Amino acid sequence: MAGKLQPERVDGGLTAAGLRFGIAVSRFNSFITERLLSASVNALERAGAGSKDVTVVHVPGAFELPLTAKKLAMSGKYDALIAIGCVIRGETSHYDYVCSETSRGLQLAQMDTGVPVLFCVLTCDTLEQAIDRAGLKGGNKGFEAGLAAIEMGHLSRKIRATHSAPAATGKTRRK
Ligand code: INI
Repeated sequence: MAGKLQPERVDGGLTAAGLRFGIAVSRFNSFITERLLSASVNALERAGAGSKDVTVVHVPGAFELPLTAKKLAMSGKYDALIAIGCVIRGETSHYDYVCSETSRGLQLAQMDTGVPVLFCVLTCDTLEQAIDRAGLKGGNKGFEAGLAAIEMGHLSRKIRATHSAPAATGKTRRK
């Protein structure tokens, strides 16, 4: 028989009104990244975000996304960020370095700052795989990232509001 315990649930909403978003997008493979960007903006707009609540910053390539995301996060202006890029395997190991450092750097940016950074960087073997994920058979990963950004922005606000440690009183505990 199931128990009677009813755990507290903390869920992020899916309305974007009142939240602020930053989007860092790579110019490299812009044929793909601009489609991902449009879908992200579309998701935010349809969920109620206003123009002044969304900032888009373009960077040269995926490798430049982590530093840009970290700077945006440190500005304190955003509830969530979306990093958009597309890395396509070439003939050398360059792909592996760009992929690993971009994902590692974006994870570090969110862990260091506490601001959610959504990973919308396609890492594909072929251009066809990228196209599939930017509006064809695989849907559009930009739209998914937009929705995930809204959810994480809400969740972060909620956790901050309900689970933050009480403000320090200035008193030190006696040993
Ligand atoms: N940047 C990408 O965003 N996608 C790629 O596929 C890519 N490839 O294949 O080289 C790429 N390289 C550029 C890199 O991100 C930096 O912009 C560049 O090395 C300057 O730091």
